[in-house]
Amino acid sequence: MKIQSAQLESHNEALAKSHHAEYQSLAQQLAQRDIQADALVEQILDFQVAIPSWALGAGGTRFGRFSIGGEPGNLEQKIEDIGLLHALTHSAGAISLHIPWDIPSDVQATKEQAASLGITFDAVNSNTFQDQAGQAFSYKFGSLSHTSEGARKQAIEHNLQVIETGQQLGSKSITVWLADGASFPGQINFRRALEHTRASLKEIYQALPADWRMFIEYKPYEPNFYSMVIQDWGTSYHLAQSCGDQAFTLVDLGHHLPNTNIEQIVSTLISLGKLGGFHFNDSKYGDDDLTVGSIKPYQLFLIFSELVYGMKNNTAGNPPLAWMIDASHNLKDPLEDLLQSLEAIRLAYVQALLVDQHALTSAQLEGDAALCQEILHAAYRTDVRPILREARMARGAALDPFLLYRQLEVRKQLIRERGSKTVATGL
Ligand code: RM4
Ligand code: MN
Ligand code: MN
Repeated sequence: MKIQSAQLESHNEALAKSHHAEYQSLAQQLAQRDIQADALVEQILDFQVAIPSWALGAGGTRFGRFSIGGEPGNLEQKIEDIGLLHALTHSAGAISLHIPWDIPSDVQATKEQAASLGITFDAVNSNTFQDQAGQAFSYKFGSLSHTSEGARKQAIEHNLQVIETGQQLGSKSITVWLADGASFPGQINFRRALEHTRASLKEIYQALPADWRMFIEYKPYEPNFYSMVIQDWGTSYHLAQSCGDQAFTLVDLGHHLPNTNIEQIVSTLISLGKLGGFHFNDSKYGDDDLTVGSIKPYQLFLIFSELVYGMKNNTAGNPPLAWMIDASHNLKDPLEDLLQSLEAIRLAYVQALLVDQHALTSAQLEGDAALCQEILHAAYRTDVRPILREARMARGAALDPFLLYRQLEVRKQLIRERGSKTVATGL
């Protein structure tokens, strides 16, 4: 299915009048605070977030999986789905491939299809947390950290192949996430596991093309429950540092223990010039992979405030970040969920742009904690949705993507086209 520009136009026409009034009123309000609404629109206009190829089907828990119908059955259909999201929002203009879940069978055709929908190829993701049919060594007891040299070599080789596939598609980065670790005390030797991991990552790094970056993700627990080899940002930072200038830490919001101050981690990594990218999701307890902004929108705003501040005061030369949604959907229609996530990310970003950095710095220097809070809340409590709508309208996307998605009965149409029993590859 493809959304036609005529459908977008008539949707926008119907909502244009009320949108215009809301935008004008917000613009006036902001002008009193010396903020230009148009400048905010400009900043958000082409801000894109990558959609992972595994997020388009119904996710599952280890207890069950409930199909939503019309799931994309192959990579082509996944790209088609991202095309729908992008047409509606003009903010999902990239795909992040998970290999081997989504290996293009015809690279040229895949590239052409993506290009025709305005979609580029973001970071490619390797997978050494599952065994693939016919492979010589099992990853049951680890991959890059494995005690067996053969298993490590196989995992390194897989990453090199992922880079090669990415190169053919025009990706410029690889994300490595390891499930390696132990579920019981004494099961592994921490030091040996870390040293093997470091040596393996260095080998992968050596094969990295000059214009590529490597992102190293960390996670405190799951699937291993006693220890993960790359358990936290410090370990990831150390590994990135050991590899070299093209290696960075990647922060996945769900990969922290409850109440971790993620915004502070963001600030530290930018000040070290080692923040590579972001995986967005939301969580209450662990790596829950819920819709972005559904549980802790204020935390998301605080993270974006650090990002905005960090990139404006980028003394360590931190490169532009790779943004990706990393969520899986058990209850909602994944496309609706992704629409909501995209909106939440962009809202937090615009709200962070509203923070009066100058006033905040003076209040901080005065030790005026109450005023600091007032300044943050002035930004956070501003309803900036009209800014996002204005940006979408300027790019020919939908004023209200969620509403139009429902009005066009997209899921029904996908079920008609693909059937109700298709199952997407991935989680
Ligand atoms: C992991 C991690 C990775 C993602 C997999 C599917 O928990 O977040 O980024 O590739 O899940
Ligand atoms: Mn992730
Ligand atoms: Mn995760």
